[in-house]
Amino acid sequence: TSQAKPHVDYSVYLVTGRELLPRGKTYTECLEEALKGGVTVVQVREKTAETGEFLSIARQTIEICRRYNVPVLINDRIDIALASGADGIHVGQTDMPLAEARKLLPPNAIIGVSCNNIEHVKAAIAGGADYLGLGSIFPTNTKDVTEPGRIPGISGTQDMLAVLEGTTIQSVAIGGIKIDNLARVLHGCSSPNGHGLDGIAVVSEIMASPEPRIAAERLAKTCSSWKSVPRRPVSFTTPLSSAVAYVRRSAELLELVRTLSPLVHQITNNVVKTQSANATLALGGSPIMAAAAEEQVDLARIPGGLLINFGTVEDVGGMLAAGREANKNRKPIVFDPVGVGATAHRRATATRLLDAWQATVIKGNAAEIGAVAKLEEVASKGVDSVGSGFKDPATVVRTLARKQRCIVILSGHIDYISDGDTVIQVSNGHPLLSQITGSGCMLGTTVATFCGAASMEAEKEPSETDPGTLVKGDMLSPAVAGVLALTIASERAAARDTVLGPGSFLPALIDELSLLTPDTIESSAKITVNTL
Ligand code: 3NM
Ligand code: MG
Repeated sequence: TSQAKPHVDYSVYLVTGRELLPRGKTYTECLEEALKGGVTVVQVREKTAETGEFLSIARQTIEICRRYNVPVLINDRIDIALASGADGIHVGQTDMPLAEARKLLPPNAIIGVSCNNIEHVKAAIAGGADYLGLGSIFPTNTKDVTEPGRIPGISGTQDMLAVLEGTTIQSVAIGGIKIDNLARVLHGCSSPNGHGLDGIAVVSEIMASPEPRIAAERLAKTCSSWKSVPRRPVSFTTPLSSAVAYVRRSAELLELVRTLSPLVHQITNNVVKTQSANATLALGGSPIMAAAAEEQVDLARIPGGLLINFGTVEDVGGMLAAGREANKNRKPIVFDPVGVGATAHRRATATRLLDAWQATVIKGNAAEIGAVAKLEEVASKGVDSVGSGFKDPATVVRTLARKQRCIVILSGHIDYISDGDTVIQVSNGHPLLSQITGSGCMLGTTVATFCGAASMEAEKEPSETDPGTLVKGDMLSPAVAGVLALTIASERAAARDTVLGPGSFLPALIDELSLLTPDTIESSAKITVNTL
């Protein structure tokens, strides 16, 4: 009988892996506990079993899953799917081609395809796949993904999701997904227009767990809270009504920085460590410059902000760990990819970091933002950008913010700040800023200080329930406040009689950061706001 396709909820997709079962746990026990915990679809994956054993496992799986109304798919083997009466199959790129599989299976069979790149996605759409497994998102020990191009990561998955826009094909991400990185996966895996995943697939997080029910429950809880949040291109912000409102909020945030004195944890480069720490102190924050991977778990537990500035590209292990831990603890991360366009190593490192964790704010000059956005309009010379920037900076920051799902700050003569919808331009500042080293790095520091204070404030509000976002509270205003604080302080420092040039400017700048008041921000800010 030809029937309609079964409805499949892809939210928490379990791929089996009997070889990973912990000692003392049987396959059927694990499966049943996982179903109780909220697994919504099961794929039976047997890489070494003989046909007879595979069929018997498939039948046992179907019998148990039927009781929970959960569909069962078979990895690769059409014969097993037909003989067991499974709901469909899942094929990899080197398995039975989709078109052949369609011919052999009943019309209501579900067929899923593994995709590692946009060519795979296009072929799967053309072939009429029901859903796609996108991955590997992260490295994993469960499957050999060492071939080049086999780990598209978050950024490659964003590109694949953009191809799926406008189709009804469902998708799950797979590969190294754990409860600790799930929020980052769900947040990051989205096209610029907000086409996201329908679920996530795991093997070891459930199969290797001594408590598969709890493992499944945790995944299901995070997935459902994520789905209950309206899908916005960037989910950090609620726009304010006017330029005046942003200035007022910036002034209020300065007060907050001084009251809360957020810990501002900075992994930054050797050139600027002292002056960045001093800028943080001057503003009212509490700096800690800690880069060792081993200390990141402890530091991430303390509320505040994190700055990752990869200036001299050292401490990458610490940067990876710090960002992951910050995401887990919902702390804001300001990422300053200094000189990212200058070398292939820097470009690769930026991609590696952004695949490992979700930045809250990415800040850079025109060359850096151009390199992160993969635009070729602006040349760079070492870590400095050459020329005045982009023809249409507002579009550049807005587009990158949507793609990276974070706030983007483009620094320059005029600074542009965007969350993907709103673009704010700040025209405060002084030419002396570009005559000292590390003023860009100080901007990262001031922004991280304000973001840290804003997230501490938001965490204190018990009424706020936004489990789907990686950071509580609005992060666009603190980004604006950080830009205003440094640029206004620079104007005031440069106006001092005692400042004769870059040498005397730097200490005056630190002084002015410490003397800055909410009133000064309100009376000096020069900003405009454009919302799409
Ligand atoms: N397929 P874990 S990665 C079965 O990239 C599988 O297509 C992948 O296992 C792909 O959740 C993978 O234990 C293994 O990392 C996922
Ligand atoms: Mg396969």
